Amino acid sequence: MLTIIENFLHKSYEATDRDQDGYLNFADFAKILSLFEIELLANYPIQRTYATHDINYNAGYTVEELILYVEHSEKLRNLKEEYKNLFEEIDKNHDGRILIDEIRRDWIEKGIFLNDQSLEAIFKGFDLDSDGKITVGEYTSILLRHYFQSRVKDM
Ligand SMILES: [Ca+2]
Ligand SMILES: [Ca+2]
Ligand SMILES: [Ca+2]
Repeated sequence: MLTIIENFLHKSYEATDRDQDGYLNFADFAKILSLFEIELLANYPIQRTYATHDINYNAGYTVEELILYVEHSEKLRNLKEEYKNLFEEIDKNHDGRILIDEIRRDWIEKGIFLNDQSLEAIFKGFDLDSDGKITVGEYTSILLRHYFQSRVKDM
Protein backbone atom coordinates (compact mmCIF):
# COMPACT_ATOMS: atom_id res chain seq x y z
CA MET A 1 0.00 0.00 0.00
CA LEU A 2 2.78 2.40 0.89
CA THR A 3 4.67 1.88 -2.35
CA ILE A 4 1.75 3.61 -4.05
CA ILE A 5 2.30 6.71 -1.96
CA GLU A 6 6.08 6.53 -2.32
CA ASN A 7 5.73 6.76 -6.05
CA PHE A 8 3.95 10.12 -5.77
CA LEU A 9 6.31 11.38 -3.10
CA HIS A 10 9.23 10.62 -5.40
CA LYS A 11 7.53 12.50 -8.22
CA SER A 12 6.81 15.57 -6.14
CA TYR A 13 10.30 15.45 -4.66
CA GLU A 14 11.96 15.31 -8.07
CA ALA A 15 9.85 18.20 -9.32
CA THR A 16 10.82 20.28 -6.29
CA ASP A 17 14.53 19.43 -6.22
CA ARG A 18 15.38 21.73 -9.09
CA ASP A 19 19.16 21.32 -8.92
CA GLN A 20 18.61 17.55 -8.63
CA ASP A 21 21.28 17.02 -6.01
CA GLY A 22 18.98 14.83 -3.88
CA TYR A 23 18.53 17.41 -1.14
CA LEU A 24 15.82 19.93 -0.33
CA ASN A 25 15.85 22.78 2.11
CA PHE A 26 13.20 23.00 4.76
CA ALA A 27 11.03 25.47 2.81
CA ASP A 28 10.79 23.09 -0.14
CA PHE A 29 10.25 20.13 2.14
CA ALA A 30 7.39 22.04 3.76
CA LYS A 31 5.99 22.93 0.34
CA ILE A 32 5.57 19.26 -0.55
CA LEU A 33 3.88 18.56 2.76
CA SER A 34 1.41 21.38 2.20
CA LEU A 35 0.69 20.08 -1.30
CA PHE A 36 -0.61 16.89 0.31
CA GLU A 37 -2.13 18.79 3.23
CA ILE A 38 0.15 17.00 5.66
CA GLU A 39 0.71 18.70 8.98
CA LEU A 40 3.98 20.53 9.34
CA LEU A 41 5.60 20.10 12.70
CA ALA A 42 7.13 23.51 13.29
CA ASN A 43 9.79 22.18 15.62
CA TYR A 44 10.71 19.34 13.27
CA PRO A 45 13.94 20.93 11.96
CA ILE A 46 15.13 21.41 15.51
CA GLN A 47 14.15 17.86 16.49
CA ARG A 48 16.01 16.28 13.59
CA THR A 49 19.03 18.49 14.09
CA TYR A 50 19.10 17.34 17.66
CA ALA A 51 18.64 13.69 16.70
CA THR A 52 21.38 13.73 14.07
CA HIS A 53 23.67 16.06 15.99
CA ASP A 54 23.69 18.31 12.96
CA ILE A 55 24.75 21.38 14.84
CA ASN A 56 25.26 23.39 11.67
CA TYR A 57 21.57 23.07 10.69
CA ASN A 58 22.70 22.34 7.16
CA ALA A 59 21.63 18.78 6.44
CA GLY A 60 19.33 18.72 3.43
CA TYR A 61 16.07 16.82 3.39
CA THR A 62 16.25 13.62 1.34
CA VAL A 63 13.37 11.81 -0.33
CA GLU A 64 13.76 8.97 2.19
CA GLU A 65 13.19 11.44 4.98
CA LEU A 66 10.11 12.78 3.22
CA ILE A 67 8.68 9.28 2.87
CA LEU A 68 9.37 8.50 6.51
CA TYR A 69 7.78 11.75 7.60
CA VAL A 70 4.63 11.14 5.57
CA GLU A 71 4.36 7.52 6.70
CA HIS A 72 4.29 8.67 10.30
CA SER A 73 2.05 11.68 9.75
CA GLU A 74 -1.27 12.17 11.43
CA LYS A 75 -2.74 13.03 8.03
CA LEU A 76 -1.97 9.59 6.62
CA ARG A 77 -3.36 7.95 9.72
CA ASN A 78 -6.54 10.01 9.42
CA LEU A 79 -6.95 9.25 5.73
CA LYS A 80 -6.63 5.52 6.35
CA GLU A 81 -9.13 5.75 9.17
CA GLU A 82 -11.55 7.71 6.99
CA TYR A 83 -11.29 5.21 4.13
CA LYS A 84 -11.71 2.29 6.50
CA ASN A 85 -14.93 3.84 7.78
CA LEU A 86 -16.19 4.30 4.23
CA PHE A 87 -15.35 0.68 3.52
CA GLU A 88 -17.32 -0.49 6.53
CA GLU A 89 -20.29 1.55 5.41
CA ILE A 90 -20.36 -0.29 2.09
CA ASP A 91 -19.58 -3.71 3.59
CA LYS A 92 -23.21 -4.30 4.48
CA ASN A 93 -22.83 -7.77 6.00
CA HIS A 94 -19.57 -6.83 7.78
CA ASP A 95 -17.56 -9.80 6.55
CA GLY A 96 -14.52 -7.71 5.66
CA ARG A 97 -15.02 -7.73 1.91
CA ILE A 98 -17.17 -5.86 -0.52
CA LEU A 99 -19.02 -7.70 -3.25
CA ILE A 100 -20.49 -5.96 -6.26
CA ASP A 101 -24.03 -6.28 -4.87
CA GLU A 102 -22.99 -4.40 -1.75
CA ILE A 103 -21.79 -1.52 -3.87
CA ARG A 104 -25.07 -1.56 -5.79
CA ARG A 105 -27.02 -1.52 -2.53
CA ASP A 106 -24.92 1.28 -1.11
CA TRP A 107 -25.39 3.46 -4.17
CA ILE A 108 -29.11 2.82 -4.29
CA GLU A 109 -29.29 3.86 -0.63
CA LYS A 110 -27.55 7.08 -1.63
CA GLY A 111 -29.97 7.59 -4.50
CA ILE A 112 -27.45 6.81 -7.24
CA PHE A 113 -28.54 4.38 -9.92
CA LEU A 114 -25.93 2.88 -12.23
CA ASN A 115 -26.27 0.33 -14.96
CA ASP A 116 -24.46 -2.99 -14.54
CA GLN A 117 -21.75 -2.00 -16.95
CA SER A 118 -20.73 1.12 -15.03
CA LEU A 119 -21.01 -0.71 -11.74
CA GLU A 120 -18.75 -3.46 -13.00
CA ALA A 121 -16.18 -0.96 -14.27
CA ILE A 122 -16.05 0.73 -10.87
CA PHE A 123 -15.82 -2.59 -9.11
CA LYS A 124 -12.95 -3.78 -11.30
CA GLY A 125 -11.08 -0.58 -10.58
CA PHE A 126 -11.01 -1.47 -6.90
CA ASP A 127 -10.62 -5.24 -7.15
CA LEU A 128 -6.86 -5.16 -7.70
CA ASP A 129 -6.30 -8.93 -7.65
CA SER A 130 -9.50 -9.63 -9.63
CA ASP A 131 -10.84 -12.19 -7.17
CA GLY A 132 -14.36 -10.76 -7.18
CA LYS A 133 -14.04 -9.17 -3.74
CA ILE A 134 -12.73 -5.85 -2.55
CA THR A 135 -10.69 -6.00 0.64
CA VAL A 136 -10.12 -3.06 2.94
CA GLY A 137 -6.50 -3.03 1.72
CA GLU A 138 -7.57 -2.74 -1.91
CA TYR A 139 -10.16 -0.11 -1.14
CA THR A 140 -7.81 2.02 0.96
CA SER A 141 -4.91 1.84 -1.46
CA ILE A 142 -7.07 2.95 -4.40
CA LEU A 143 -8.40 5.94 -2.48
CA LEU A 144 -4.93 6.83 -1.19
CA ARG A 145 -3.57 6.64 -4.70
CA HIS A 146 -6.31 8.95 -5.87
CA TYR A 147 -5.64 11.39 -3.03
CA PHE A 148 -1.92 11.67 -3.76
CA GLN A 149 -2.22 11.46 -7.53
CA SER A 150 -4.71 14.31 -7.80
CA ARG A 151 -2.39 16.57 -5.81
CA VAL A 152 0.76 15.71 -7.74
CA LYS A 153 -1.11 16.78 -10.88
CA ASP A 154 -1.53 20.24 -9.41
CA MET A 155 2.22 20.84 -9.27
CA1 LIG B 1 18.48 20.31 -4.15
CA1 LIG C 1 -19.43 -7.88 2.64
CA1 LIG D 1 -9.80 -8.44 -4.55
